[in-house]
Amino acid sequence: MKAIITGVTGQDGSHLADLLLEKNYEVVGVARRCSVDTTQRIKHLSSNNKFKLIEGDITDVSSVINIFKNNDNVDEIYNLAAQSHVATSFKQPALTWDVTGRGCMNLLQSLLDLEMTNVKFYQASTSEMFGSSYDVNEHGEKYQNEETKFMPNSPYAISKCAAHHCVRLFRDAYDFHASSGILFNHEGPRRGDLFVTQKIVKWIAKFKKWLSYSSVDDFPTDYTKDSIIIHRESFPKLRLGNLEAYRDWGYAGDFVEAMWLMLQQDNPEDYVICTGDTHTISDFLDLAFGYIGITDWSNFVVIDPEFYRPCEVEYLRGDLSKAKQKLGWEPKHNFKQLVKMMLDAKL
Ligand code: NAP
Ligand code: G4F
Repeated sequence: MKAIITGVTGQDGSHLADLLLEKNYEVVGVARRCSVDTTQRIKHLSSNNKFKLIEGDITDVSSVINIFKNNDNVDEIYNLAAQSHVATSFKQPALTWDVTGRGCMNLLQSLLDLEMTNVKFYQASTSEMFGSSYDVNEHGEKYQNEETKFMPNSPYAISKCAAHHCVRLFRDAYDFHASSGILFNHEGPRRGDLFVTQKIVKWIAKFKKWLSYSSVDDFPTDYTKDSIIIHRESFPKLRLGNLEAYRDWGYAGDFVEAMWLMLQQDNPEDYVICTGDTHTISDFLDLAFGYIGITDWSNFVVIDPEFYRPCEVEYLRGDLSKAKQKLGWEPKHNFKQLVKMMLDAKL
């Protein structure tokens, strides 16, 4: 089997490449050219002769066509490429649209034009598409599943909705085996630094290191490792935005298996992938700070309006019934294990 992964340098792309290589796939990863090295998460694959990294950008149709022409024997395509940061999408809406929305259309239309309609296609859809929408179950609990309507609250979510509908259209109109995974938040040690979970654990690890110096004289002046500047005299506080939003957080390594399972089904369908559990950012802080023995973190955290968004998604909690029943998929890690895993990695 041969697969193409767009977004292979990202968190999920790297986990998915690991999984497919374990399954003995030949994997072609697409990475865009950058002025710095972005291959940190896939460094361990550089000597694997079943893994090939090629240059490409999904906003450029000729780039996409060339990738497909050079790999016309591919069995599966996983489109994970996106401008995936929600806050950034408010600042760069057009770029977000081009990559996250139009990019998906470029891939599907190119497959159609090249008559590669037998290739199975996975699209990385998101719980952000639900925005402020939810349903309520018989116990009065809020949830989102495959039937919940979309009410996107950011340029990112709107772009993902467009891509999601594009997948449905190509499935219905041209009989593509194309599926969207509506994935709720998933994290892990490979998570990007600007997402809230990684930002928190990264700060805590630096703080713990700072505490471990026996006196300020032992401490290197203006220590700047990993771009966090730590001054000898003080430690900068952790600056965050809204701590009351709820997220259904799972582990990325578990979630990529669901992507693969979707493409192994006879019929293409969309699936919600989640844990079914939800927590606030404050809950995450409780656990993470608790892990280094701090029960009251209020003195270490500053609420900074800079990190508030023009519009928030307040509540996400998925219902994984369909994935459980049809794919036989369930997450293997819970919230507590996830926080510990992320902190252990940073510590
Ligand atoms: P990520 O770490 O931000 O990775 C995004 C990837 O897309 C990176 O490899 C990035 O390359 C690549 N990319 C960006 N623009 C591109 C372009 N124009 N052409 C080709 N590649 C481009 O995101 P992730 O967390 O792994 O998520 C993977 C996918 O799942 C994304 O589509 C995301 O929107 C979606 N999703 C994520 C979550 C989550 O909680 N993680 C939940 C639901 C859906 P660079 O390395 O060069 O930046
Ligand atoms: O970690 P976040 O930036 O993730 P968000 O916005 O939920 O999006 C992630 O999950 C989506 C799936 O639901 C993906 F589609 C998307 O690509 C991405 O992977 O923010 C989580 C929550 C938000 O409510 C945000 O307002 O944390 C809140 N938050 C509070 N302070 C912060 C901060 N978020 C960030 N990034 N940085 C802060 O300082």
